[in-house]
Amino acid sequence: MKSLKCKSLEFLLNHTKTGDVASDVNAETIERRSFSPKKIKIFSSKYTSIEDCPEYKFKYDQEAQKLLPDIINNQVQRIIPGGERSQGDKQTFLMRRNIGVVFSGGPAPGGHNVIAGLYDEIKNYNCQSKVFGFLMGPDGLIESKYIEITQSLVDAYRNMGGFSMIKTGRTKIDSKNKMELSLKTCVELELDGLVVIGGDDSNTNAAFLAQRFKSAGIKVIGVPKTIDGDIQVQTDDKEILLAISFGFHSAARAFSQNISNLTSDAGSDVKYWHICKVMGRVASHLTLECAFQTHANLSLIGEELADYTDLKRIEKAKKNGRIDYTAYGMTLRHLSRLICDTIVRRAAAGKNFGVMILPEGILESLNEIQVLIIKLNKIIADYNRIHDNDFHTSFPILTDKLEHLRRQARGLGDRDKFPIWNLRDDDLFNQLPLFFQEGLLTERDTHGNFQFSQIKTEKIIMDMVKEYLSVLKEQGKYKIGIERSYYKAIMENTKLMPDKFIKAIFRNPDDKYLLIKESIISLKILKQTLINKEVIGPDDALPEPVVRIFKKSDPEFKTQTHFYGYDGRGSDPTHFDCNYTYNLGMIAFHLIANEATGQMAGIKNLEKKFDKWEPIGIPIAKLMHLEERKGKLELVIEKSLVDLNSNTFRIFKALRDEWMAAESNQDRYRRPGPVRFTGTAEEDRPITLMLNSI
Ligand code: FBP
Repeated sequence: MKSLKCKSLEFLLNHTKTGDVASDVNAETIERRSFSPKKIKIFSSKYTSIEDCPEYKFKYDQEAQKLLPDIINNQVQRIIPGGERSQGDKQTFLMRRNIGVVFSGGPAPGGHNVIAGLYDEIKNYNCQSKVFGFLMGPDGLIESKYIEITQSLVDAYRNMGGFSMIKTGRTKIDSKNKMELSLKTCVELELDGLVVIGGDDSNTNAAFLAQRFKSAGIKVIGVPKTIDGDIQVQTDDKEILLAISFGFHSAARAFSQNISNLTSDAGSDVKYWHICKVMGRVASHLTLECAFQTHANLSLIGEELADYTDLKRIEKAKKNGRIDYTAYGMTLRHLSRLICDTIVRRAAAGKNFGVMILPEGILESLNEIQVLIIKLNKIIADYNRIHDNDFHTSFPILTDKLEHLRRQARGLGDRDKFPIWNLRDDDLFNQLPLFFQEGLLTERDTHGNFQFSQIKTEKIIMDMVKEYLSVLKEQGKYKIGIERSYYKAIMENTKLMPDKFIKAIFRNPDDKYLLIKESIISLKILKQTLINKEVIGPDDALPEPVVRIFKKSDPEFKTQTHFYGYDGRGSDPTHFDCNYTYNLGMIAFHLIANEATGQMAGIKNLEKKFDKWEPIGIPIAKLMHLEERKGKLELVIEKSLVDLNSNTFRIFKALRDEWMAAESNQDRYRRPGPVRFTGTAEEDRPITLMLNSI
């Protein structure tokens, strides 16, 4: 035998091949870093101006007028070519500037390109200008922790995912002290402007910073980031100004690739239901996009569940002169029935497998759970206020928290006359699994949002589904359909006459998929039925093919659960997001250079071809409304939910039965493939965006 000569480790480590393949920087990274996003045409003109667009109107909240008086009258601003400017104007445009930038909230693909666009543009006008990146999100601003962004830093992160260049955080600038410290940092750095890259809560922060910094002459511009896709802006006349936040497309594509891989697995080994929970704590935009990308068998849209009304119950109560408030909105039990219905129907068509997508915030769409969340927020906020102590510190363990709630229900609480936590709440709460009770009682994030990503939503729902499926199985309603041709073939193979047995065994003998009668739930009953129908004699054994068919029709419900969130929000951006974010960075610069503040950088016509993209500034204060947060009403940017009247949702509703494939039709899975940087798919944009623009 030829002996293999063992190479020394030193030789291996120094080998060029090792260097090539084990390097941190691979071909994809090199390609990404060297990609130059397209620039909106306006940015090739020497200077820009901004013009107010009073035709875009918004009804705004009185509270916003009260709290943000200096920016509430901002209009939508269009960035236009500047033409020939006066000497003075040119000087202002070309002056040396310092601009700060901060990431805030969860990462979203494309964030680094916002910094790249801002950096390239500021240096383009004056190479002495500087960009400072605040570290770890708003904490960096408050604690004056920052770095100067350099060319090499920007080049290392161009078109790359994550927010790792300067990191991010969720701190809310919600006190006078934090606000003043942030101002101090910006004044000390002699900032002309600050760019806040964040979601709805962070843009809310940006509006308050803009208001406070106005007198100091520091402009504050927000940038719409969030994979959840819930920052979208429409005017009162339904004109779309901002179709989607950045990061949504990349995250949805990353999730969809994985989900689509599961559709091919499910359709191959035909034994699992894959339950895919995808991020999106309030809005179900990501679920809807993934549904279109993959054609999964069942996708649940929270907004639709929240809108559900049980007409039968409403009518029944009406006849008795009552209003049944519980008929509005779906219950957890009802939701599990709805899911079971799909599972049972697919099984009847021979498919005891499938792929289901749930938004992570689905439970909040259920009226009864939302009520619990709001009540708990209020109880916790009241406790903190009355006792001047933190609820979670006073009651660190679940049993103590529960005891506090029970005291409330018994009328012994802080507001004993009319306790908001009543015995009915207590009952419902006690029916929930312990880990969910604990989840409902955990601390909200700094912005007062319920932390759905920490809760195993899918487990709660699927446990109920499993429980109900076993009831349906006992009732003989959950069965796997047997293909007629298969039944015939195996009967004939053993010289049995299929027609002799078919009516005795099956409830639908003429259909393509045969379903064993509901009453036949065991082999014993099957035998008795055949004897009763005189198909076999009392002393005969059950024919082997009949036993085989019975066993084949007996379903086992097996699931695999998956959570798609952190993986997708850390993915590298798609071409769409690379171009989008790079231009957002440039827009932020041009808004600041043109003295705008309290605006969110945006691009109109995102749903159209790139040459139609229009850079704009959107007045943040006008997007705000009052919302319950930690038991109090707070002024925040209103989240955009899935519009049930939108083209996308209507098309989804029309197609979902086909994707469910609960009849004898084939599954219609779609393969979106991975996020690619080259090839023809590179120009893709979110499907939901394209449908809405029809
Ligand atoms: P943003 O609103 O900051 O964009 O974050 C959204 C999100 O990705 C949600 O989809 C998810 O529920 C949440 O962040 C998770 O937050 P955390 O980073 O605190 O786990």
